[in-house]
Amino acid sequence: MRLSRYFLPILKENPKEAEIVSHRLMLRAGMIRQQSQGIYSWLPLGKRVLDKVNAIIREEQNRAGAIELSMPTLQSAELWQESGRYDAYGKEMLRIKDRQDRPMLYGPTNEEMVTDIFRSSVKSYKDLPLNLYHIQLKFRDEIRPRFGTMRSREFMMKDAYSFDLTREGAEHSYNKMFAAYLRTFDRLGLRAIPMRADTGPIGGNLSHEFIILADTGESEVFCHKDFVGFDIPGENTDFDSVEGLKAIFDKWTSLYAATSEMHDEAAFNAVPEAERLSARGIEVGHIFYFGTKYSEPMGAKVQGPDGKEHFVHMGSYGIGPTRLVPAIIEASHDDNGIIWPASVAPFDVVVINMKAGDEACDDTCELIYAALKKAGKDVLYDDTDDRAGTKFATADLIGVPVQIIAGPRTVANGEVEVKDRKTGARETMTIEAAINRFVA
Ligand code: 5CA
Repeated sequence: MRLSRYFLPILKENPKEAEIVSHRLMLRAGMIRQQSQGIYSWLPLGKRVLDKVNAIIREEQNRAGAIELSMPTLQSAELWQESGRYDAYGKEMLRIKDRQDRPMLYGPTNEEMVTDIFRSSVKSYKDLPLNLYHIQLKFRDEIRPRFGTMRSREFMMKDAYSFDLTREGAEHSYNKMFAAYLRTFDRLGLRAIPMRADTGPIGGNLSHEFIILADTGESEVFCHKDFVGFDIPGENTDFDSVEGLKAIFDKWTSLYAATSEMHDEAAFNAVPEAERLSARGIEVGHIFYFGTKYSEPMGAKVQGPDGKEHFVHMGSYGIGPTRLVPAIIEASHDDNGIIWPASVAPFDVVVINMKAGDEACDDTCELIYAALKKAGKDVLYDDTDDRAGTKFATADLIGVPVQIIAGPRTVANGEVEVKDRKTGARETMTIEAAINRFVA
């Protein structure tokens, strides 16, 4: 992508409305734009990051055996009247009438809809277990939308829903998502700690929130320090192994970890003082087991091996991609801007032409740009005629992990500078060596 033809509306000044660093940097780097309170457009740079986050979420959901579909944002009120949540959900639900005066709503979550899909076609235990997910916009008319896309009214959610014949089966489905979540957040460069959590309007009595420790987090959390160093389940994790996944769940729930709603002061005080961590955190995922809470009122049942009908045991599993992007920034930035983990960086590398219009600089940059694109890399080429200082500031602000800098002096020797955004380390090398770093 040539920067001269891209859409990257950088802000020079710090936006006044932004209270936390991620919100400030997302606005300054031209990633998002507020359209009305708590409702955002994702501009091209932000969209690239969001897509990469979603690709990782999708890979790990698929690895754990979940199956992707797509459900609509608008839902009929009738479904919610069946479960009893239409009235219970209150003012957070955006209620709409269509032209025939039928009550509709912008979905805040999809338990009812997915239960309806399930009951219309699954009739036998032989079709279980089943886990269906989608990545879709949601709307919750939050009292206090704030911090940009961290707590917005319209936001994206990956929501998965599992169906099992028995409670034991449902626990295995829960453990699959538990392990998949540990892997997902790790691949996003984050350390998320599962903590016992309140179930709120979703219901049930087994639930974990996945929390990232950050001073700007909205939740107050309490946990054992050792979680920070626990091993993450590997790529070869066998998601069909009931014992294997139970062992992962048991290990990751063996020490104290709870959000403030579930906090037990006495149990926390039993942890040796030097190992207690009392901090603030960002909830990036939340998983629930709620048994037959929706399947009973909505009549979602299957025939069991005993020939009788059984209401299915369900769970639901949410991740917030549009919250994860600012959470990653909270965890990874410096005074100059964002530092993306390579896995979600909007571009793998930025080629900076320090003197656009200079034949040697132009030729060198074009050569590198073409070679890296050919190697399948996402490359941003700063071919604008901005001052070098402005180019460096932009490259640092948008946080691309590697910068290849071509100026008249280095290019005259057949060389360029390669800068690591995170460490700031610069290295001068031949053009060929710079290319090979990515191609090899
Ligand atoms: N149906 C269940 C799980 S699929 C559910 O709705 N769970 S939730 O309410 O906990 O939301 C799941 C995830 O969505 C949260 O962990 C959070 O990451 C994200 N999320 C929730 N509300 C917002 C919001 N207002 N803005 C941004 N992300 C949000």
